[in-house]
Amino acid sequence: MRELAGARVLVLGLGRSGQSAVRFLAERGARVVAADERAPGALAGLDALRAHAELAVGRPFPDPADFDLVVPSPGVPAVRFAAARRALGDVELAFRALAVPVVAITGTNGKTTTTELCARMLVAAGLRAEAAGNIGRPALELVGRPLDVAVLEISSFQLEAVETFRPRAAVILNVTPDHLDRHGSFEGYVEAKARIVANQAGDDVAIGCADDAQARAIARRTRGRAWLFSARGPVECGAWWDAGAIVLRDAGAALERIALDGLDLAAAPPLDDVLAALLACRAVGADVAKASTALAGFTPPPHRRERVAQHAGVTWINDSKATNPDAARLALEALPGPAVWIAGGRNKGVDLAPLADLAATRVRAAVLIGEAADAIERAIAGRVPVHRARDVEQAVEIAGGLAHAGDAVLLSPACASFDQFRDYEDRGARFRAAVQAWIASRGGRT
Ligand code: UMA
Repeated sequence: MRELAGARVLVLGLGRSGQSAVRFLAERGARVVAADERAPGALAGLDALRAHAELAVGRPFPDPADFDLVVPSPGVPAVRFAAARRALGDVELAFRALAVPVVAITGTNGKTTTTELCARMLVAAGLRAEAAGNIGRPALELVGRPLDVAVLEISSFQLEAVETFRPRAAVILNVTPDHLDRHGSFEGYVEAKARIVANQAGDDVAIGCADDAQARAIARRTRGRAWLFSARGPVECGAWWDAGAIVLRDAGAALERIALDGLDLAAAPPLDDVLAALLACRAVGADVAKASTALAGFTPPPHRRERVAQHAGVTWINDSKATNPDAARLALEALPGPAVWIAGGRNKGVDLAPLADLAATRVRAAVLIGEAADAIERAIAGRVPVHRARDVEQAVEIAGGLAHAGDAVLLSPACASFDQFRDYEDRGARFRAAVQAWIASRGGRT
């Protein structure tokens, strides 16, 4: 990227991705203005940036039209830099600088688990692979690493600011309503997701869930090859689950069967994620039998249907990462018995009503928190007893009093966390601590 030397570049947002972009651009000789609208005191890491950039912090963004290039953070919507002559996000910059094939994983739910699992599988198959992207480690941190494959979790926000991004393998796990406040409509969200396959061609592979209409349709838009996966039954080309084994089929090739005999399915990641990760390994030429051995030691990341305690016959489950209704639906469906359901937070413009039927059959009582409490109460009123709590600590107390032996208490909010918490991890950590304190106050141990 020789054109960066001497270019005037505006970086918008100085969170994790913005800071990685500032360093990357400065190292390549760009003259960088680093901007963030938050007060300087609220931003970590600013001092380290001063050596690389002129800071414009704690005030409105400079005019994007005054710069050769704008590099927006994922959290900065496109309307904020509509006047830019050129805008490229950190994922696009990383893609241009990486000299290895990229596996890109998107979807409404399951991205992080699939991304981590895929990287582990590639390593198990003998390849040098690391995970980055929306997972929390900016994609630019992979530039210069000794790698054979880069595995990137990619969000719809990041896909708004790509241009030539062309993953060798693009995974679309599922697409259900989320982030409608940012994308304007479900169609807008789907179109953003579809950009993951827009530049694919030739031997590139798009990997979509056969059982999800949008994911399937996006995979079929590729000009490369389309593979599908299904936990329900056979697909023409791709992978499926068949009584304890994964079956893979490519056009004109023999079936390949990988038996997963010793695998504890209750503790394993969702089958969709496993199938998608394995197909991505195949797409970059990894030995899938070797790759599948990574499953044995793999624990899904925290805050995803994570059992945090068991006390007096009640199982406490932290699913704070369920920041949209479909994620909460999956958690409620996976419960073996009745639950007290803790939900609420900041709605992202999504209809919460579709959860009502499921809640009516699975939920003993709901404890609602946050800005969306009214909307959820309206959706389930008359079908599920509703309680209100001012915060997650009080929700834990109320839920503990309502749960019977054999129940689960499930925190699966169906909403974002930003009304009351720093992020979903903060929400999950507060829930976990509150559960432990509540159990300890009753003389129990977690
Ligand atoms: N900012 C402004 N003005 C604005 C908007 C933002 O000044 O109008 C500033 C904020 O003050 C803040 C900075 O921009 O200081 C934040 O930028 P950011 O929100 O893009 O946060 P980063 O720390 O750079 O994290 C981003 C992703 N965040 C979002 O997409 C919101 C992280 O995904 C990602 O892990 C990280 O880059 C590294 O790639 C998080 C996320 O919530 C986990 N993603 C969404 C999701 O998964 O649902 C898409």
